[in-house]
Amino acid sequence: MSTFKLAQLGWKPCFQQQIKAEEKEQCYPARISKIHRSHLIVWSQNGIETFEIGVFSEPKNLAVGDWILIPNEGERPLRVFERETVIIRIGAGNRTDDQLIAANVDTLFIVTSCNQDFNASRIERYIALAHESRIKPVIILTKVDLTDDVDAYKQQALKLQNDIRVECVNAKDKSSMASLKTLCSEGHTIALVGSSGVGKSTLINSLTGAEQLTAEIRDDDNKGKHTTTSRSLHLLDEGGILIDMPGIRELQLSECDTGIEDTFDDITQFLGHCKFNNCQHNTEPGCAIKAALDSNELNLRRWQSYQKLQNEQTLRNTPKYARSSKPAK
Ligand SMILES: Nc1nc2c(ncn2[C@@H]2O[C@H](COP(=O)(O)OP(=O)(O)OP(=O)(O)O)[C@@H](O)[C@H]2O)c(=O)[nH]1
Ligand SMILES: [Mg+2]
Ligand SMILES: [Zn+2]
Repeated sequence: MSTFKLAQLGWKPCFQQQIKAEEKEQCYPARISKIHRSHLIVWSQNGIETFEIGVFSEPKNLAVGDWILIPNEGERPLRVFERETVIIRIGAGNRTDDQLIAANVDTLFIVTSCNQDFNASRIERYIALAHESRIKPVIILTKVDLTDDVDAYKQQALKLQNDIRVECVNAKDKSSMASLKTLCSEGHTIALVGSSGVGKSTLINSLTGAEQLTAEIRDDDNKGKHTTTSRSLHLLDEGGILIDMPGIRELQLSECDTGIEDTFDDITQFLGHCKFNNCQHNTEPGCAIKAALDSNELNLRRWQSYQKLQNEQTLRNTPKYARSSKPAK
């Protein structure tokens, strides 16, 4: 049976600190690599183990990428380690529907292809999510072999945030993975998000030599077929850890105010400069936002994207009884 070194699995001092002195000899940490309906799989220095979901008191509070503490003797893990970062998908209208997507992620690969899937506002949403969770966002543009417009896509992507890193790849081509591998150093955890069919599993296969299932996208609208159905960890020879995810069409943000501010610093520079403190940026005189839009200093699509995400936040922070069952799109 293969065993793992802790550093290779992404073990860090912030987790080590959570082990009490008396636990050191009697327990060991393990990282959740996959969660199935009835059981989950963990990786540790002792190799690969399986636990029934039933042994956990709060199964909903577990995510792929979580560290758990397992006693040398005994049937059930003791606890989940406090996370360094977590990606949460919010449920329709009710906080208890929130779903943990992945835990202890260092970098988010926001994967989109150079075709109809490319959607600036959706990418901004992911960037805001990453910032809020203190995860570094990187945009990965796939399918560069299928278009003559790679540079146009790249230029659009570069505008979505100051200093954002954008990588353009043919995910099927192992020889084009070198620049991505520089982001995958030992113990570094990278989660891949993006729509179905953009090539997340293909990328993981090319980076690791894994054989994740992939499938052709539909000819008529370039949409994927939701081939990957669960989240899973994959180790790179270079030492990084990748988390494959099922394609998600759109992610509602959880609490994300500062994430939005960080993503839209081109907009925040104008806020607070309107004539009226309570300016709604509609028709008020002396509105700095309107002036910036009129002079093209501010891009209208970006302003609308910002407003939409802000509105979701307001809605999210409104008590449930005052909200409709579906958050605004
Ligand atoms: N030509 C080309 N095809 C690609 C590229 N990346 C992915 N594909 C193809 O696109 C299809 C979908 O790829 P997947 O890796 O299954 O996509 P996914 O993002 O994992 O999709 P889900 O698991 O459904 O979320 C497959 O047929 C891949 O071979 C690329 O860069 N170039
Ligand atoms: Mg997949
Ligand atoms: Zn204004």
